[in-house]
Amino acid sequence: HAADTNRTDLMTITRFVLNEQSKHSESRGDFTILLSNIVLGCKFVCSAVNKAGLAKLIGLAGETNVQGEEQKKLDVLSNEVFVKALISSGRTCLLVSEEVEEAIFVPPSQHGKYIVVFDPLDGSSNIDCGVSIGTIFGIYMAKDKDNATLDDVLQPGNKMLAAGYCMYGSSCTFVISTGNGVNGFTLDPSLGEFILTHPNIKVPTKGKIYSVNEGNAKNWDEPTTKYVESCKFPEDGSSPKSLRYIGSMVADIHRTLLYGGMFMYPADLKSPNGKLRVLYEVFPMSYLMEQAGGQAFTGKERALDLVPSDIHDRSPVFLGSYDEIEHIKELYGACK
Ligand code: AHM
Ligand code: MG
Repeated sequence: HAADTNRTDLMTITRFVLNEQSKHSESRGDFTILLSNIVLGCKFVCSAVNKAGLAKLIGLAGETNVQGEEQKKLDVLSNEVFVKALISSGRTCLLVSEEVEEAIFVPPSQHGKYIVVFDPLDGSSNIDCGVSIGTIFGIYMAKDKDNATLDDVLQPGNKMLAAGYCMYGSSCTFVISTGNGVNGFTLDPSLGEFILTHPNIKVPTKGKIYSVNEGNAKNWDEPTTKYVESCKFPEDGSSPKSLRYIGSMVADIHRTLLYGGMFMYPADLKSPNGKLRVLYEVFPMSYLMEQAGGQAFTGKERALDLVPSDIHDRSPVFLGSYDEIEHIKELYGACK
């Protein structure tokens, strides 16, 4: 329509979430303020990522992160922006970031009731070549904001109030669920606002794509090996699936949400817990996948039922279309 090129009724994230939360009006303002600080962090990272090649932001900052990987300058920057924005929102009491070894307890004068777990810049091996990267976050509520403890985050993912990610790709896309379906917003750079572009995302029940780091195949367990075999050599006469793997979880999950299929980072002999971090990678993405009608499975249980024992715990994970996850569950069931 002509109206599309001259939009006057703009559904921004703030407006959308305010509408969605109008039923719980007591916490509506607080949640909106928290979210606008997350969105601010994403806009900053988006602009930094876009300028990375020019501004010589790329490169090592000379520090290593918790997992002992070399930390890029953009990771450090992104982490600082999110930590500062979240603390100054006055709506958080505890933060967990992939880039920081210890949980961050917010000073009492700035306490709020929310807890945010996040990976400020995921997929960092893709920074230098300009491939999509992203921010992932999950939000919990503290039992008592003035006495938050690690137990408040060492909870199953099904206790999350909201989760989302921002993808810094060919456009900047923000996807969020507050427990009421999944919605996607695209940054309009001329406005500096995210506008609703993907309402009510539903992951197709079946998918024609599988996504995995196949270089690890020699160390996979039997169910994973069998699943991937079935993608390539289907026994039911269907066409083989396509393989797509970016190595950037946000981009691989974004594609899976929109096109369907299976994304997995399974256990292997070398990494019995896989690679991905429970709190700020597995949980938020599992939450979104379920909210979009898909499933998330660890090889043993529903991913959102996991109870982490450390803030940086890892878990194998299979995420995607409902039927694909049913298939991998059957394979694990048969191998018990
Ligand atoms: P990172 O947090 O160091 O960036 O690692 C997480 C990333 C995910 O985005 C992605 O799914 C995975 O690592 C890819 O790992 P691999 O290179 O082993 O396939
Ligand atoms: Mg990460």
